[in-house]
Amino acid sequence: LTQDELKKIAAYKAVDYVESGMVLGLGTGSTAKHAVNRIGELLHQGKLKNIVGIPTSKMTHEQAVSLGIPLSDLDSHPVVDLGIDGADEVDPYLNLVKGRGGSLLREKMVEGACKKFIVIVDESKLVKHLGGSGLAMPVEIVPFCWKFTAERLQKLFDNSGCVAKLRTFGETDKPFVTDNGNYIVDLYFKRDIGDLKAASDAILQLAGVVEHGMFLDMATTLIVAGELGVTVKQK
Ligand code: DER
Repeated sequence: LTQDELKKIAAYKAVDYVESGMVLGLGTGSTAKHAVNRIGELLHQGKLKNIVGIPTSKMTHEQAVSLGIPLSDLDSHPVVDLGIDGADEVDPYLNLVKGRGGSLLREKMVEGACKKFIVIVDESKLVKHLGGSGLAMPVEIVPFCWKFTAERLQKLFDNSGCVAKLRTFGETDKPFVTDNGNYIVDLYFKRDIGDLKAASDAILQLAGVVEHGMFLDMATTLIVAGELGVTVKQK
């Protein structure tokens, strides 16, 4: 099975938990895309009715519009029944790294408002510790004096051998701009971060930081698709 087929299996399994009448948080990324497609398909087959979607990015908003999924926002629905989204890393406690697609702020707002938040991944996303895989830990920051903020983020994690890099757009050296008009600094750690809550608090205390990609104690259910099948793990 290809990685995308595994992502689709996990996504379809998550949509089994969707009931008619629900307000749904619609995730962003290549895994969540399959879940949104499946929701659209079931709506058109009449198997799901009266669904309202709260998209977590402009990209998901467009995908949902093209599928005819009725959409709303957190102002109209401050409580969401069920959120479904992918993740870049998942540790054994269902803590996540998200945001490599750049949508972490709206994802964290929507998924923080969900009564139930199902994370859908292929098995390659499972890690022992967040941030240790040498992959990016995204932090959304304001564009104003971004270098100043990037420097302070890097210094925060000196003892984890942290390097902070401004995310650029594709092959250009133009800064990537989020749906919210902000920049992203990606943190790369040589050693794992240790106390995640302390790291989260330290990052959020820096004026200029908007939000980071550690989703701690937010997911309620994990669906993993692997070569041996699909497993569901409740928090
Ligand atoms: O950028 C994001 O937050 C995405 O949801 C990411 O965490 C997972 O993206 P993927 O499903 O394309 O791997």
